[in-house]
Amino acid sequence: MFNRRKFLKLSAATASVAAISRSVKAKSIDAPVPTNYPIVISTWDFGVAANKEAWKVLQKGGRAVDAVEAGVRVPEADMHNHTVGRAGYPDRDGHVTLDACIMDEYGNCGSVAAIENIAHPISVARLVMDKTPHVMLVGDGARQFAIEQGFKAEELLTDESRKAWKEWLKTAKYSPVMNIENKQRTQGSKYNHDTIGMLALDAKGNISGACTTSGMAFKMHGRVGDSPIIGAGLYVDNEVGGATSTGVGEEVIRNVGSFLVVELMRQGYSPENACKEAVQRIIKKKPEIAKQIQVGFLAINKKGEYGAYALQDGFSYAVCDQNKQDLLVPGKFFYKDANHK
Ligand code: SD4
Repeated sequence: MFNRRKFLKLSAATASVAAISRSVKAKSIDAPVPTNYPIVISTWDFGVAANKEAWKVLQKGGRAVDAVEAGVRVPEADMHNHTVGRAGYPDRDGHVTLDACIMDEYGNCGSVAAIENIAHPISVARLVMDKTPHVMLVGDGARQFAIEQGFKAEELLTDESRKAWKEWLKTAKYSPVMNIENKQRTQGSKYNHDTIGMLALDAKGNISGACTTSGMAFKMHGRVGDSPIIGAGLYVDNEVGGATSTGVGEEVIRNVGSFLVVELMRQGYSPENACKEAVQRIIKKKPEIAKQIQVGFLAINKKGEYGAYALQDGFSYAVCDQNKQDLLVPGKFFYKDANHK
């Protein structure tokens, strides 16, 4: 039987549920997107010290592009770091040739590849971006530009690096096999090759990135990896996020890896899942090569959410924000065991 009282009670309840759900909906549309910035993240354990330098810029309200440039200059100057900047291992002919690039929130970018005798390639890349109509300068032209801009030409091959190169010349075998960099470093291997890729989100919510490396140790003279290639070693889209890579550059270039990661985030992937998908793309394209090498991607989105993914165990990344300045996170990875399952 129809009970008017019950009906009124029910309608009131339904109306208030509707009102609540309207207000919840309205809230979820109007509420500010949860954000975590400023924040800076970068590849490998040497990223911890680099992030701290970048943080000095970010905590003062500075621009992300200035933060990443300042940050990656730290490993570039580190005499004990044989994979970035000064003291980087040379190519097979004994030349230290460096690659770097930078990209800001406006889509401006600058890059240098195979530059010699200049200790801070990232700052040359910055000037290519700021002072030329170009994106990329290579080899002698890049060095000439740097010297015109006041950089000092110097010998970057240190005694330690020369010794390692001479040692390598005894067998002169170069094969980028199974590069589990962090483990190699702690075990004292001379032949690791790690790049610093750094991404920052500043107090205004703008994203920039930088990437710098001496590339693969004892590479062919003139070989350029992914690190200075916009879209491969680094990509930033201020509407979406940024990504960077480390590892065997040839496989990253083949898949335009960092651009791919950013485009996946645009489609709604989380930073970690975007990195994972890019890693899987590498495996799909060259499954036999993928088993033998290391590649890692690192990404951040507009909300300050970050994540990483690598082919193999051993990849790590550093995170610095207002809560913690020296966090080092082990990267997740695809191949869980030695049989590459
Ligand atoms: C390159 N991606 O030259 C760089 C090297 C690197 O960890 O990142 N090694 O291919």
